[in-house]
Amino acid sequence: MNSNSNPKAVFEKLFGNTDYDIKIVYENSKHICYCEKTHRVTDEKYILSVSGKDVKICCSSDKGAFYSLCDLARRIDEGTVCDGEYICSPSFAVRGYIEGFYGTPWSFEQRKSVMQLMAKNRMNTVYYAPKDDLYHREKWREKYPENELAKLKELVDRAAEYYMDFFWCIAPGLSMKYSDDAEFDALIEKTKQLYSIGIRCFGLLLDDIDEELAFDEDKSVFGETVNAHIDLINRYYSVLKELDSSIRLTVCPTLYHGKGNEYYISKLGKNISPLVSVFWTGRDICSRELTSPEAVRFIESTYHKPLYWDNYPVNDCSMFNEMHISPIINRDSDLYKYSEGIISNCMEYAECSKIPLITFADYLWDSENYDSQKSWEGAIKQVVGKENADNFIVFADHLYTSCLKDANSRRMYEVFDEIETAFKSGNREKAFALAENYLGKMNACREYLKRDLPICRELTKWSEKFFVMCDILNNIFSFIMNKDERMLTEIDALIIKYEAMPARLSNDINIRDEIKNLKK
Ligand code: LTM
Repeated sequence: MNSNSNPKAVFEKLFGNTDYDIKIVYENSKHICYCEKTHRVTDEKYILSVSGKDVKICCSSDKGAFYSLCDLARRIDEGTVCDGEYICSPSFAVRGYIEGFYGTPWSFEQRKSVMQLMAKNRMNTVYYAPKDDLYHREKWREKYPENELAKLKELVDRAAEYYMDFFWCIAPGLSMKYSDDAEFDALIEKTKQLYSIGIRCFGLLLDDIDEELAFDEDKSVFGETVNAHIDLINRYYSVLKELDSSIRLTVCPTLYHGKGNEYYISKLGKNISPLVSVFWTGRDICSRELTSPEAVRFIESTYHKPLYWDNYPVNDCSMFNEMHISPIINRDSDLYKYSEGIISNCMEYAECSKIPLITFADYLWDSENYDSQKSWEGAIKQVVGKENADNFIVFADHLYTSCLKDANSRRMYEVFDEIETAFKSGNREKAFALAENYLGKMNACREYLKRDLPICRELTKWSEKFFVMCDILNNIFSFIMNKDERMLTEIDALIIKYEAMPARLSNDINIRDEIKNLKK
């Protein structure tokens, strides 16, 4: 990544002006370039010294300066700036996201918007690999038309401005005849088109293709798939390096999940350059946990530290009824020692993806102090605005079902439990006050979700079901207040409607049981 941007100018563009007097000092000493915690040299470390309105930043690069300014902006926003010295550096070297899902690719506007937000949250890497960008996979041999290429160039330039590495990926495996030189030439010609717009980081993705070789010629030249893939990766990497020695390459193997010591992945890892990064999704395609012992096994058998392709928050294929806006959890806090980094695979819903992505950014920057709930609440504030956050959480509480977690609607059940306890102890006043308060927030949230905003449009499938839930709970409350039996028929009809809606919200709102209890 070659960035000519001025960190203060980028900071002002992203955050606006500040009344702090900021002085940046560049220094190359060990103190500034070396992280004890990760045992590595870095240009991302900084020391931020605050004394009243005077701020001094010590760093070794513009990137470090930019991150310290982002840090300052966040502290100002949260009201946590105090006089003192903050010595900061990231846990993970590679911190990023991938547009790597099946479904409608993001628009260029969405791409720019996500990139800007993630730069503000100190992510440093973007992978471009939308499965349904025809030029990425199906028509991999064909060059991008000029207008598409111009838009990609704008993204690449933007990434450089934000100190991010932009990886453009190609996925030729659906149709490539590996033994045919003309096919390899087509791959290189296409790659050169992207090189011409400034791309220096590439991805060669061989996921989601047939595990067997399709062509007889390939079978007779390579015998087995892994040999064809090793040959392709090595030839591709050597041409890239001839083009420009600074080029970086990441590959996604065909077997990208499991124990990490299977025959295919071990052989592939051991027979490609250690400088080529290898994607791995962990134990499963969508892994509930990513653990350090599993990463160590991967390293021992492939001679590569895994670069995690983390399939969260993605909600494509069979997950299409789930909306993944809860925070990232269950990633070991010391995983940075045994991996290159984590790249989070996003949902086709760009606005909604921003919430979990911010939590990824927080975890990746400081995994040992990561607090998923705190990070999530902060992320929601950034995405929907501080003024809407409390209400929005009432809805977001129902969107926890994913590969990470089965339990949903924790906050709502806590309120229900409190109400029940108050009732049972004869404190009806408290019970009503709690119920009214919760319904108030729910209804305010409903008003927010009805607004014509990108995030609200993306959430329609889930918010419509939530509105039915609001109606059910509002009606139950009225029934308790008025004891009008006719309302029960209406509530029953709403429950049937709720249960027929495919969006995954609260798994089991148990409302029928609640009503039975109320009738008693
Ligand atoms: O995970 C990988 C490496 N490939 C695909 C993704 O493109 C897809 O988005 C996810 C989730 O369905 N699963 C995959 O296998």
